[in-house]
Amino acid sequence: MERIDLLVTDIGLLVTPPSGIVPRYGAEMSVIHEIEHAAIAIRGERIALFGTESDVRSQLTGIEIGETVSAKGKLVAPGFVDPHTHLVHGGSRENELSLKRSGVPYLEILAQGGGILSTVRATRAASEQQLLEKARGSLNIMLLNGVTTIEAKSGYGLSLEDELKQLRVAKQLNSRHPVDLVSTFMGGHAVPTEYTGRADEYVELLVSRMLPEVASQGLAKFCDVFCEAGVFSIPQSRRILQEGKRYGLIPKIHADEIVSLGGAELAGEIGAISAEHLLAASDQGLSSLAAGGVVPVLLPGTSFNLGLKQHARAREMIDTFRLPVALATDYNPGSCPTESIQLIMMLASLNLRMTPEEILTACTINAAAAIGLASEIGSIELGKQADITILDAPSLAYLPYHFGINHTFGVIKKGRVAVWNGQLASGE
Ligand code: IZC
Ligand code: ZN
Repeated sequence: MERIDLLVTDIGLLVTPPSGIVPRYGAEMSVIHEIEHAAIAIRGERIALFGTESDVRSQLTGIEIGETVSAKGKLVAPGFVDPHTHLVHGGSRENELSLKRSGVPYLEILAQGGGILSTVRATRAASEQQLLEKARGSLNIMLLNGVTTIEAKSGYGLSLEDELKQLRVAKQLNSRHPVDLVSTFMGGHAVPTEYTGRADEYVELLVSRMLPEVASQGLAKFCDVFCEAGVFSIPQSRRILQEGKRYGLIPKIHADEIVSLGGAELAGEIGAISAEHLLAASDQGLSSLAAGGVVPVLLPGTSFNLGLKQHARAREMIDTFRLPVALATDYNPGSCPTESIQLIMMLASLNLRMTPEEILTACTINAAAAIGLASEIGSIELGKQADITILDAPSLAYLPYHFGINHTFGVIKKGRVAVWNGQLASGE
């Protein structure tokens, strides 16, 4: 072995999904590889060696080591992956809080021209630079919370130019910020006000003008749609995702969040990589996900923040349907204004009844699978990208247990220290 660029020593406990089949299905989600007194050796952007510190050190005898950092006996995990965010947007919606608290449902606020449409107005009014600065702030918070890769959706432009503007911001951030971003085109997020009552015409514009342009500029990897009562129907969603596929965009779908429309069934039918929310998904829908190899991405922050009594049936998804559950923040200015993946871990424990091991799997390797990156990130494995989170916690269960704070002490992204002592290293 030649030189090692970065050696992370004195890891109290290293926890990672094991190598092998990805994503991790059903009961396999509980299997976590644990190593006490561990070390990780990194060459360039990749993991070159990991194991007990004594093993690693003996294998490194005589090998040049660039920098050594001590994890100070803390917990070390793969960098967290957030596979569902609406990162880039203008404005905020705290003005709708009293409306929400007085019992006006989310879809009713949208039908009145608020909700997503309010954020569309703010996003259209914002310059590209303003959107970038705001999104960078949120991305910094995510990084400080141990997140090393995220997915970011468009969907607050809803016109060709404004959708491209959002996607360009995500692309710029991906090239400049330590966190990696993968982009999703979500022109099918809502019917813009100028097309009220003419949803089919808007879908036509989306497939004939927006999709080809987004694809030819290489601005997105995925195509997503808000398949929901009063937003986009099953036939409209099918059309958007099928056309997206023709342009090489991999389908994702906001499915059966509030009403059981059959979005999960559509996800299986169309071969979506992931289906999101799924609170109201039927048994048939869950079977369709299993048959189609679709990753269910659960967003417990959203059901919590909307004050819903119902939660996604994570236990049945894992125990009965053997699905590879992933978790995400759904960070957005309406239904889930939080960047905190660690709050999501707590809610997954409380409301989804997931175990700490399942939660780690869902926030790492299965989250990576939901964005097609499980061979590169999501576990501490030889040859994988060196994306690592160092947490001020004595055990894995401590993360969902001690809630409402940020446990992250350090983050290593692609072999470089990006956060140390709870502070950004780069001066971002
Ligand atoms: O801005 O309300 N559910 N889309 C679908 C959202 C929530 C984001 C928003
Ligand atoms: Zn969403």
